[in-house]
Amino acid sequence: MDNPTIARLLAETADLLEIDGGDSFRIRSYRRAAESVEQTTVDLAAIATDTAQLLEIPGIGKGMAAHLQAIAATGTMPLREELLAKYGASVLDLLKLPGMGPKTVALLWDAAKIASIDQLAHAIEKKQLAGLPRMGDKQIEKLRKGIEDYRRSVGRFRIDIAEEAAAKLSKYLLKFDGIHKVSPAGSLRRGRETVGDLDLLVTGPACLPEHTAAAVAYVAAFPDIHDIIAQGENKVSFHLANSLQVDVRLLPPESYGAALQYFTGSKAHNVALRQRALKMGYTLSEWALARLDDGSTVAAATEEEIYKALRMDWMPPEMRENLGEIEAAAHHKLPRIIELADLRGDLHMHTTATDGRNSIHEMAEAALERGYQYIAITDHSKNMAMTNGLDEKRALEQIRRIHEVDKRMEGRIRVFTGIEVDILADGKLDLDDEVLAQMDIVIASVHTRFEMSRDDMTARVMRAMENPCTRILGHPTGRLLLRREPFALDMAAVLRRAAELRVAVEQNAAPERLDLCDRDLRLAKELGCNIVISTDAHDTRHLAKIEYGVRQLRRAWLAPENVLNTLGTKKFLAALRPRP
Ligand code: DGT
Ligand code: CA
Ligand code: CA
Ligand code: ZN
Repeated sequence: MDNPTIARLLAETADLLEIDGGDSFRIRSYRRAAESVEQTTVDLAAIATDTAQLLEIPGIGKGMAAHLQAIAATGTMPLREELLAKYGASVLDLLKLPGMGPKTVALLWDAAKIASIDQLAHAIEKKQLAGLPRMGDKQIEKLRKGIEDYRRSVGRFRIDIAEEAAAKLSKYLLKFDGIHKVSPAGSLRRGRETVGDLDLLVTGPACLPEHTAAAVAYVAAFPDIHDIIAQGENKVSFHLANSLQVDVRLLPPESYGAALQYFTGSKAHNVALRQRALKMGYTLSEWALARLDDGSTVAAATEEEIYKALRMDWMPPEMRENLGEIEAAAHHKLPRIIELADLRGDLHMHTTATDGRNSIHEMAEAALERGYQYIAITDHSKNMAMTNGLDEKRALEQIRRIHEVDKRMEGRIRVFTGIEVDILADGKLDLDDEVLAQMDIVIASVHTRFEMSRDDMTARVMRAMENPCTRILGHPTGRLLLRREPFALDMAAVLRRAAELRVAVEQNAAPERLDLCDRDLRLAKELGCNIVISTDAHDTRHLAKIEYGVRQLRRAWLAPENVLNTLGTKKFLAALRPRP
């Protein structure tokens, strides 16, 4: 049991207690414990039997230490089980709906014994919620839409969650004698923003036919497996504790390339590729590219030789969606797409001045370590009160501090002044122009009032871009993957105007956002927009997440020259909209 899981159990217990109308002091003690567990670097499961060591963790008292010990020993704790027995496990799903907190769940339970999303959907359909306190028409409509979004998203997982699972599993598998290579395939390899399941291919001498039994048994013994779905001669499918499905396939080295090609997909790419093979007198399967007439193998060991035999160039997995890549590869006209190493800076990050965890200086050092030539420090503005957003006075103070750090870095990296300023409901920016005009990088973002009509939201964003201080439009649709749909927006109109005004549009690489998405990025390129990619880091470690955004740029076939922050410092500044 790892710390994030323990933290989740504690936080869920707090939610359950609150639904149950528990004592607020007690509820808070569970929440505080969940936060400490989330923060601590000590592996709790490893020290759980040592009460004295548990008590040294802030927020953990005697009672909580006993709960932690119960969790480490049994995977749960009595209070949680008691409450789950009373309300049912599905009650926790209700909390995943937008705007739904424990208090509202308690209300739904008291009024109509609603304890699951299905029951809530049913009650809405039967118009049983009308008349309940805090359940006006607007609120009910919001819930109805939230349920739709939720149902669409269940069963998929964010790319970073899949990536983490793949990394952990690879590390485990590579310890087995005779397993030499592990590669993610499927949607993860293609860099899709979410994955339905995780496909892992494994090869090495241990994967030769007739010898796979031991390796298959080893796969099935992976400690994080929740339940095994199917186990065959060269395949194991299972669920992890977070319910992510994993398909592991063991392949002999001589057909590894064919398997990698097949299981990388996409399905549409494979169908088109198979048609091309047929026309050439070949058949393409997960085992080989073979001749139709005598079945002899043409190519199988590597992807490169398969594509070559089909008279095509090899192409990056991100391009394999049957969106023109087959023709381009056949005519040797694939563009050189952007890669991580092309980037020279990161333009969106937060510090302890608002809701970040690190100082300006720490962010600068971390960016320097990544080899960047420049960064911008862009904390929130005052409209984001819960993040301690900057007002005019503090923003000026922040400019001074950034200058200080910039000087201290002695030219090793340039630290731009900046802000992520809120776009207010009417499209005005949250800070005075005189202050904004003093910043290098002004990112304007929508963080509130998402439920506007498409026309109103479009006008709002347009107005924010008209302000001459705006240099970048931050996370343009405000979506949170699997949690919040993009707000309604005339994206083409916004991008067209952004191109005219030379306002750059942001690809926000945070794996919960990845906004702009690949489709919008393609449109932005077509319309001649300036595009930047940034992490929106709230922690030095988040700077590495740039990679998730790069994959979206690659899926959109962007070249280095389509992205501003591939430019060196001077050229980058010159390419931005001129400062007012
Ligand atoms: P996902 O898991 O929904 O995010 O998407 P994928 O692309 O990972 O799909 P998945 O896991 O069902 O299958 C992995 C790859 O295997 C898929 O991209 C292409 C290949 N594949 C699976 N089923 C078929 C099929 O029926 N026909 C063909 N041509 N390829 C298939
Ligand atoms: Ca998959
Ligand atoms: Ca699969
Ligand atoms: Zn933001």
